[in-house]
Amino acid sequence: MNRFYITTPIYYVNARPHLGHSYSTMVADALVRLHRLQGEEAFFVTGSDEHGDKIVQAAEKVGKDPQSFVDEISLLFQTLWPQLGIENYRFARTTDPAHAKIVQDLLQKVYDAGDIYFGEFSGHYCYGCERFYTEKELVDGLCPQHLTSPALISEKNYFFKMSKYLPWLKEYIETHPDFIRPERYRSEALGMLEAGALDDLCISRPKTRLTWGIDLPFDHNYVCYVWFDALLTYISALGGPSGTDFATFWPGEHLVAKDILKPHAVFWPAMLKSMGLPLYKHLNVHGYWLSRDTKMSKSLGNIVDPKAMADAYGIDAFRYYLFREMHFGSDASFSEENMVARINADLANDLGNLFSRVLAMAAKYCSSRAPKMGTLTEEDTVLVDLCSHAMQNFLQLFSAIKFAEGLESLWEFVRALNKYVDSQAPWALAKKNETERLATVMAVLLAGMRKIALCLWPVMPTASCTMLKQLGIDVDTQTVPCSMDYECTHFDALPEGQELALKSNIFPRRESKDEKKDKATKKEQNEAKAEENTTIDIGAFHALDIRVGTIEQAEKHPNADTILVLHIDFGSLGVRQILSGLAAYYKPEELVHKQVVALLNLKPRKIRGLVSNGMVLTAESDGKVVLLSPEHLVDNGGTVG
Ligand code: ME8
Repeated sequence: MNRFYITTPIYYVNARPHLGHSYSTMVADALVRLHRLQGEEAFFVTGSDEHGDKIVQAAEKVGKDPQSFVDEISLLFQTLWPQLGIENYRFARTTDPAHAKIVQDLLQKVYDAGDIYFGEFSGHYCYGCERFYTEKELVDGLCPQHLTSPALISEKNYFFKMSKYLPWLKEYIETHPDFIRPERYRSEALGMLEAGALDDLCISRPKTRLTWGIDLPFDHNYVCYVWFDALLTYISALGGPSGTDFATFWPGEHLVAKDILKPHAVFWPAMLKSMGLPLYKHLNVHGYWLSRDTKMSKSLGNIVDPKAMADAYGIDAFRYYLFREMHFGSDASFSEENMVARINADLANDLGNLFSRVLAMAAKYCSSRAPKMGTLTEEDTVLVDLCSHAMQNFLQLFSAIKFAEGLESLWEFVRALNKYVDSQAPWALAKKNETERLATVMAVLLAGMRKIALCLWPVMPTASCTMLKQLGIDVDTQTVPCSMDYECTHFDALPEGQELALKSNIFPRRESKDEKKDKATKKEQNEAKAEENTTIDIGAFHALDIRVGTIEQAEKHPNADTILVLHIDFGSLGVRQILSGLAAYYKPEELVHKQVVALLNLKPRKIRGLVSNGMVLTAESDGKVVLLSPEHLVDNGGTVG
């Protein structure tokens, strides 16, 4: 049986995971799934790189001891991966004692072979990179990665005789064009080797300076350099060179971004060679995810939070966008606008629409049961050939880490299926009662949709399972749904009578930021309008004629039990008759001589035969109505404002 083993970088736990880390880990997950689809035993290793100055400094900054600090951050990585649909991995930590033991055994082996020596070294040390730089490597005296001024350090240390292996390595890379891919990074690695700037590798840190690391087995005054330690995770996660998993899965492949090309393209092969272990098969190097066209960084505030994106747009749509957008090897710019456009075009319109219209037609014409596939016409076979071609292309491109191109090739088939719906027009066949042809067209469509769902399992595991379930195939994200070798060359119909979903809406249309903004503006405008309607300006208030008057006479309305008829004296304005619903709260005699407040310029109203020329103002309290009165006596007719 073929086997596939790949690793992501072992991430530093000095900060929480972001889009960049998530992308590398999703790629590893997708490649493992792809190999499983081809019948291979496959898994990947990811993990956390927990030793070194960088971590100690980050822990100190937040007032924590290194171990509790790394425990906390490592957990953030461990909990994030399942939330992004990532499965099929082992999570390795460099503070695991089993890892430390393997690192020490291997260091001893290299030491015993005479490839490690003790020497004095002064050099330019960058704490950000955890390494010394030679004069030649600095750019204007600064670290090329961090653009900071390195510290000049002079100390006695242990060195790995890396320079001894460089001519061999150069030749190896030259004669193995696939060893480092894509090509641009192979050239870059060769460039490093040709520039002659590389020397032996300092692999120790004196404990006077750093204790947070693995002790060198041959000198306990020193700890191991963090890179020598971290790279060995790739084999310690397999139980070390004597472990059975090592025998089964090594050599594997690695997946990194361009920032750590040198340790993987130069240090690591030299280390493996010195240890007498086989070299890895491929180093797959991708570019950076940029945000607002620059590398993501905390200080720029442009870090993309993968969990927030997955929550907002769905894990699968988010994954699809990343695979479709980045051309492996080149940098790509992450933009939510772009993502929404891509999701709407490819997923909502092309794929989602295909599923929703075909399943709706299947409900109408086939009672949501898979129909029998009859004899295929020429149009059908063209589609079947295209399917096989698209699937093979997809597989080949995906295996060659050309994800965007692979998906594009698959989408040719998705679009062809949509066109086939239009050209075969099942609704017209139904109208003409061509039941056999209708059944075949529907069967071809359903079989094609199944193929697409299968191919998408590595990229969109949950959506792939949902699509398959809608076609009556019960799977979960961990169960390998098929064997691709077979699927590429056979175009089987779904088993006749298989129950299908009545409808489908897997990829809802998403709103772009502009659309959301438009909606928000409209909402604001509507709210403002509503507010305009419920509030008045001061002019409207001044238009009210509210006055104080004294009740001269009060009696019950002859025809309405709840109403009292009041005669109120408003001074120079005269006496007015006002009707008010006060009968339940006041006896008429209680009201006589009371001063009240009333609105006078209200249109007169007739209530059960009597006219009311205004309205007495009241307040409600505990379900009772009380009259409003001035605090002390005022002149009748006095205005209220
Ligand atoms: O270098 N775009 O860890 P690290 C794409 N511990 N990928 C990105 C990215 C971006 N903007 N930012 C980070 C280390 N990555 C070492 C590795 S391995 C033995 C030791 C991803 O936390 C990408 O995979 O700095 C990159 O190589 C890795 O995170 C660097 O992770």
